[in-house]
Amino acid sequence: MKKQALITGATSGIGRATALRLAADGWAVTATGRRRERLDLLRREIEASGGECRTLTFDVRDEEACHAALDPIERIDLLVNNAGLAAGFEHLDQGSTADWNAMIDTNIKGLLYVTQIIARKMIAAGGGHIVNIGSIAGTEPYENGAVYCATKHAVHALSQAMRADLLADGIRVSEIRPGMVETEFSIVRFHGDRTAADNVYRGVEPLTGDDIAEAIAWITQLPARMNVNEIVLMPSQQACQYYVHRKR
Ligand code: NDP
Ligand code: 8X3
Repeated sequence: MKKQALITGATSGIGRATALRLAADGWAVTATGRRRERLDLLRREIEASGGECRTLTFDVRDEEACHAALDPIERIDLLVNNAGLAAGFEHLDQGSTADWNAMIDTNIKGLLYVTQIIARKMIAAGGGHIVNIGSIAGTEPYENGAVYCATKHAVHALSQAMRADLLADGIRVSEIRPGMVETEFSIVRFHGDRTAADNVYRGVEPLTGDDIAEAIAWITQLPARMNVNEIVLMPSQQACQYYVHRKR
């Protein structure tokens, strides 16, 4: 039986690239997200290359929906907690509480709901591996990003704490914390404003979803005795959150 990987937020960006990469590496992939048509396309693409893919359409913010989708699954060896978003880019006093709720409910609570369900299965099976997609925003808060940064600080804290909680259960926990990756992330953050989204990557060659998938593929094929606690992955033109070298 193939090893089983579950990737949340596989309809786009990092999650989609990770599903394709893991399937190509021989994992049976369970791809999740809210956009069913995108998941169908992904499944067809994976199957056309001889891979195995099952899709589950649900919103990670909905605890009951998480249970309905995930409870019937028998075994998962690898969980990639990727589903997430930034919504809005403004000072705290100008922020939208709807945006705050979307980020907190998805990036923190959704990750927790999915993790608890899958961790219980891993414990019953005697082990597993959880990879959380954090961000450099999880250690370097910036102006106009207070709530997004707070959610990624939470992912950073949860990654460290769950590594301790799950240690004796043989579950490895890794966190990947990327800088700029060009996906639909900025389009979502700026509520569909493509000009504002393009401006984020102006003069920079950002990372791609495939670059993050490459790191995930690497850490998941290491010997069982070895864990990568965290990786910070940056475009070569970005030193940290505050220094970006933009070419004209
Ligand atoms: P995308 O917008 O391209 O992908 C986000 C994915 O998350 C989509 O598949 C989306 O699926 C899914 N998602 C969002 N909300 C929900 C929800 N409520 N329920 C289920 N799935 C959901 O962005 P990225 O690929 O860039 O983002 C992936 C992760 O990487 C996020 O956690 C993000 O914070 C993190 N990250 C991104 C960086 C970047 O620069 N792009 C840098 C550092 C971290 P659907 O809409 O179909 O539900
Ligand atoms: C996504 C990228 O710029 O918010 O996490 O750190 S950034």
